[in-house]
Amino acid sequence: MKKYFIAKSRRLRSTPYSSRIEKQGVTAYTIYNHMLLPAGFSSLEDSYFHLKENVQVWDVAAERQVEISGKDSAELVQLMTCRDLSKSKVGRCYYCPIIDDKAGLINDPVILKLDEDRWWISIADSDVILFAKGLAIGKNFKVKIFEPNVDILAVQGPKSFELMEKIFGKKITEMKFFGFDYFEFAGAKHLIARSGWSKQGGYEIYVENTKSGLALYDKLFEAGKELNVKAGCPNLIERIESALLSYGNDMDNDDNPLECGLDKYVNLEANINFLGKEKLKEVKKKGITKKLMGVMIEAKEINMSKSIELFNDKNLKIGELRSGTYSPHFEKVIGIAMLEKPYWEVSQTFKISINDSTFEGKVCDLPFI
Ligand code: THG
Repeated sequence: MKKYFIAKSRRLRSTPYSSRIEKQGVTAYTIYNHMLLPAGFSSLEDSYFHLKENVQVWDVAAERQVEISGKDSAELVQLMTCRDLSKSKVGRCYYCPIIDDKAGLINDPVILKLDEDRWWISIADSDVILFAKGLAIGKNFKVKIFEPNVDILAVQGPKSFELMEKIFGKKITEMKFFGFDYFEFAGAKHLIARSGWSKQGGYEIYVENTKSGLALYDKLFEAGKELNVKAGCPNLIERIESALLSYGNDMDNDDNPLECGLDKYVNLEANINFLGKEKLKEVKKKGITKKLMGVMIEAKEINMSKSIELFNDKNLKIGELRSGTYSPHFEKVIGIAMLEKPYWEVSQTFKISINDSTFEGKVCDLPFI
């Protein structure tokens, strides 16, 4: 695939860490929430192996926050998600599908409950702030909605615990998955959560003070030297093996959460009010007609810039591949595909054309590992 440069501009916002990562050899950017998101350092595979064994620091400032506060904030946040937040606790993160009135996915953020009437919605790549403002205006809600200056640094990998302990002390290793707390560094308070877009373990630091954030960035590399710390970014191979979904790639507004295997985060029986609830009940009753599944393909390479159709042995289209990568672990291409009913059963075979060659593939469960 031919490579092109990104023409930088104010509209494609830089992050406080852009100057740091450019010195550290970032080789590719993607755009996420109108912001630069590093997409490559060394080779994808080298970075994958490094992430699985060591610790990496990621500039994921593009995971923007939508702050919602005020008297009606809990009602508005619940109106946007099908996950029951009525028993949610301050100091916890919640992975929540955000859906519209037709139950189509708008986003799949992590929601942080900062206080009973203050929330951060840590968004994937779509303009949730406009959706939230529209709802608040229409409903006459007493809320304040804005994008705060928060630039997340993720510390990911099995050695992330040791690295963070060196800087913040033992207490940080006692935090539970998807919990958050406040830790001091360089005279400033930092919200740190035990989360991140990899399954290798780690933390996310919600940096609000750019000066202390940059000092912390440098400290992570200084203290992490003996742990072989490297600059990194969300890794395509690792995230597909772990089945961490990517909004806009694996699913979008034409898909509902039940079709995307997000059933765990759909609470239709709870006494709560959210958009699309009736529609989702109807979908559940009738049953879904397409489903997101894993696939394995007997190929050694794939580069995707759009979805690729999948055909059965009768040349009938049975679905489409939405994300894919070569996996060194499985020694073949693996991917995430939307399969039509009744072709989503495990072991269903298909044919796929990649770069004008035809390959065999089969459907499997997610996650791969
Ligand atoms: N961290 C933060 N913000 C984010 C992301 C993140 N915003 C954008 C994007 N990532 C949102 N998408 C996801 C997808 C999956 C997860 C988090 C954010 C995730 N899922 C776990 C899983 O699927 O196993 C755990 C979910 C759970 O058990 O609650 O972590 O990464 N700040």
